[in-house]
Parts: sequence; structure tokens; C-alpha cells
Amino acid sequence: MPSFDQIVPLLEQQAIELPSWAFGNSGTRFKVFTQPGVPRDPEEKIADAAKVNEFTGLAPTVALHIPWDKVDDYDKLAGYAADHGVALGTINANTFQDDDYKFGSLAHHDSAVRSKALDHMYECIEIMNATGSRDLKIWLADGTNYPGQGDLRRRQDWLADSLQKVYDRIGDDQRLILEYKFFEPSFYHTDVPDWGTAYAQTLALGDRAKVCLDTGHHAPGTNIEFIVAQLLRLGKLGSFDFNSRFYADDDLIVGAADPFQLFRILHEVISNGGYGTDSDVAFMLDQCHNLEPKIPGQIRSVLTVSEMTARALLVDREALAEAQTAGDVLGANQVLMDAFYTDVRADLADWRVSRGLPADPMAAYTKSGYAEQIVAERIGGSQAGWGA
Ligand code: LRH
Ligand code: MN
Ligand code: MN
Repeated sequence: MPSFDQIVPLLEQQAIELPSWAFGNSGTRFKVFTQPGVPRDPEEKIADAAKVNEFTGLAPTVALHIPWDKVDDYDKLAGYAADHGVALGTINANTFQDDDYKFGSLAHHDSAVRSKALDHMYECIEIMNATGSRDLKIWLADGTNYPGQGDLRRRQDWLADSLQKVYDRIGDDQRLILEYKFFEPSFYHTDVPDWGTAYAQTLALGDRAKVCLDTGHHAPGTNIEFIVAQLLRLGKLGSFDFNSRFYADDDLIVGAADPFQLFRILHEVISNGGYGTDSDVAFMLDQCHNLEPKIPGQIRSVLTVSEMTARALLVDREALAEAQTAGDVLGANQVLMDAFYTDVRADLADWRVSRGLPADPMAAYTKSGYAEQIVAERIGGSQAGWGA
């Protein structure tokens, strides 16, 4: 197995983007629970995300969701982010909170609604041009609830046509990232339910169209690491939305449900060229729940990604290949498990200290008094994001 020191140059290449919406109030479909001190505007969300980066050194960018993070001046917002030591990242489109989108958006049967959804995508591209963002991420709530409600085949055609129009507008250095989810809010059929559909739709567009894999968006029992290997093989893995789930799209803290699955995913990412500065696979969190305090929740998720990345980097890939070639089933499995069972937390703490970061980011955050400060300052925190 490689030593921890040997993997340090690779660890240094890790960057995990945070979702702005993780810092606002969120809830279930039954209730939005408010927390004192939550951000009242996009600036305050960025300030909170910057704290996660300050204490972990791992989260240099923040994804925006439009219109949740709509502002008049995006140059100013980018400047504000820079002043706080972070940059603006992916722009997430939102065509799921408007009455007109009740029956869909880019795959809607009515061209007037498709056209409205397209205008929103164009607005997002304008924002990307102002913020310097590379990625436009599109997740669609489009689908139907009842057999017969919609024309499954024609909706794919409408979707393809809409996506082509969006793709034609993005710049040479920008990407269209299509995110799939197997169900919810639609319960009978979803227009982009799986990696195969996202792959087929983005393949038709071109090289700058890729797929986003949200780890919470699969049926229970799905072998997600296989999808990772397959999309990397096909050159179509654009990004991850990391979170964890017990049942469906639970959006829980990364690794909370199944750290071994996260390790297996990261092992495929690393083995197939999806990791590091040479790769264009974006690591993002899409974790936002309402029980835990927001900033520590993100710190925990970021640290878990870092811990599982370190373990996956420790896999002795040469020994693994040898065992696989020799048909040594137990030996091959042992190589993987040896890395998985290696506790890297003390080494990571030392590594952080060597970079001028706190050994224990969670304790350092608690001690900093920031949580008390925002509670005192931010009176009337809004429902930023979900429930807005
Ligand atoms: C959809 C999703 C998608 C949205 C986010 C708020 O379930 O994962 O990424 O943009 O949640
Ligand atoms: Mn997501
Ligand atoms: Mn989701």
C-alpha cells in the first residue's frame, strides 16, 4: 500500500464545491424548519460557505441556484466571494418552482412553456458569463404521475430539442451538465430518470455536454460505482452531487448512510482518471437537511469526502491488478479492504496543520464564535433556497 506521504500531492488537488442552498433553511415536504442565524441573502450564504473553506481548506467554490440566488450585480457578488477567499462555481437552473412548470419545463408538451424554460436557461448562461462559471447544471422535475398522462416518446423529443437550444448558447469554455433522478416529484415516469437517458441526451449534444451523478438519485441497491466507471469510460461524467441516503433523495450528510459505498465510488473515480487537476470531473455537495446546524453539517460532509478520498488513494492498484489477473478473488478483495479499513484521520489532521489549517476543523469552527455571531447579527433570516 502507498504511504500517506505518497498520496499527499494528490490530496492537495482536491476541491469540493458547496451548494449555496445548504446554508438556508430547508425542510421536508411537510415543513420547513427555521434555524436562527441562517443567511438572509446570497452574500450571507457565500460568507457561510467561505467559513467551511477557511476551516477545511477543501471547499474553494460555491454553487449558485437561480432564482434563489438572484442578485442585480453578479460582478459584485463574484467580488464579494473573492474577498471571502472563495469563487462562484456552477450555476444551477431551477424550472421546478413556478406554476407554469406544473406539467414540466424543457420536456413540456406546450411550446410556450418550453420557451419560458429556455429563457430561464439563457438567463443562467448570462449569469455564468458574468460570474465566470464553467458549468450550467440542469435538473428537471419533468415527468408524469399517471400512465397515459403524457406522451413518453414525444417528451424525449421535446427535451432533446430544448437541450440543443441551450447547448447552442453556451460558450466554448462552458459545459451543460444534465442531472438525472429516478423519481420525485413525478411518480409514474420521469423524463431524465437515469444515467442512460442523461447519457443519450448529452451524447447527441456534443463534448461539452456531460452528466451529473447525484449519489441520492438511484433506486436502492443500484451499483453506483459501476455507473461511475461506465460514464468515465464514455467520457461523460461531468460532476458529482455528493450526499447520502437511506431511502430516496434524502440529502443527508455525505457518508452518513454508507461510507463504504462512498469509498467504492471514489476508488472508481481515481482508477478511471476522474480525480485531480488533470480531470474535469467536478466534486460538489448536494447535502442540505434541516436537523443539523448548516455550517458544521457541510464541514462534516467535506471532511468525509476527504477521508474516503485518502483511503481510496491508498489502494495498492498494482497489487490489485495482479490479483485480478491471477484470478485471486480473495486477494483482490483484500487489497481493497486494506485501504478501506485504514484510519486516515490522524494523518489528515497532521496534513492540515502542515498547511496552516486547524487539526480539527469542527472544533476550530465551534471555538471561533461564528455561530453565535450570526445568530446575534442576522435577525429575520429568510428561507433561502427550499421553501423560499
Ligand atoms: C434535485 C436536486 C438538484 C437540485 C437540488 C436542489 O433533487 O438534487 O440537484 O438542483 O436538488
Ligand atoms: Mn442534486
Ligand atoms: Mn436531489
